[in-house]
Amino acid sequence: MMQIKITNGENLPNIPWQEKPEGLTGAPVWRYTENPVIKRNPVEGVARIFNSAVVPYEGAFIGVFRGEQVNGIPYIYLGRSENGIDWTFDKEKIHFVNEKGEEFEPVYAYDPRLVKIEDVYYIIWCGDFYGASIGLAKTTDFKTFTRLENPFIPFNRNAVLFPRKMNGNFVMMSRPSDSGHTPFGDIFLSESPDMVYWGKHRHVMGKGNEWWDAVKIGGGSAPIETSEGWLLFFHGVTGTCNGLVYSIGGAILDVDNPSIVKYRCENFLLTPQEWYEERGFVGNVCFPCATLQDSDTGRIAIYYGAADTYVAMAFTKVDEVVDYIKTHSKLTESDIELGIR
Ligand code: BMA
Repeated sequence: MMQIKITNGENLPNIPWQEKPEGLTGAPVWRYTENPVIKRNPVEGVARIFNSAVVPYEGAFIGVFRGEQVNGIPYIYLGRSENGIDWTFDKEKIHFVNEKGEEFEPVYAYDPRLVKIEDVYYIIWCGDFYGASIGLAKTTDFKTFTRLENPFIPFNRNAVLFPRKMNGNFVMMSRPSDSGHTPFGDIFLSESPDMVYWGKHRHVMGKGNEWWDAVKIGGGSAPIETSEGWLLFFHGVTGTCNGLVYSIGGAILDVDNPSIVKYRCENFLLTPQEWYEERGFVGNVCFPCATLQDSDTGRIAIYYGAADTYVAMAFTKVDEVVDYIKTHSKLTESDIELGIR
């Protein structure tokens, strides 16, 4: 196997970790044996926490969590953990302000991502802007959360930022959609010099030729910079007579021009098979929203929502997963374009 490395230079010796079980066959991603790490009714007033994102913070971990309140409305809660596995949550949901410091709460907020870029933490979620669209906020201290301009007009329900600027611009992946459960969806990217004006839109990748991701796809965790390009964990959706099934897929995007897909794994990396993935508020959903990674060892911990009910974790190593994606790569026609038409 070639030496494949995480190249962002950040070490995380306290990354949550479990070794690969002996005799594991198939994709090089293995589940945490004590899954799910966040169970039902995790905090008063919240029935379920899932599809959530974490980052290392002050020697421990912090995260933004999709909490389904007991009135059914999703919102974002702050959670903290010493080990990345056992989490405690603020009872109060996160309160947002506008740039003048005035209260400015989203109507609802779900599927939050949390990405650090140059010492600022950005939260990206799906909220309401006269229809489902992308919400954006920043914080530096996890006390004040300041909302920024809405990047896109409706409908768009899934967005992830790259963890560094490229050519001086912030880069965001998103998945334009419709107002419902959207029977289509490709990943696009957009750039912004200031987090206000977004443009230079490019197409990244479309739904797959294989069956597991043939209905729609969407960005998952913030891409990880590696010696082979940006490692992207995304969700791929198939349709069945029992509804949609969400699996985790993997792709490598060009490091200088991430609208070009270099490799795209034809097989899923993880698909619902455990009780907490198959059974819940919405069964058969594995929905990745974050990773932690350690440059030194190449270890990667993946956080994913399971069955719209729990948070679960899986592990992999950068060399194994990139090698698997390359070995099983099958690109679609639009993957290799510059994404301009
Ligand atoms: C998507 C989003 C996710 C959810 C998934 C499966 O459209 O709403 O939050 O996990 O559906 O229900």
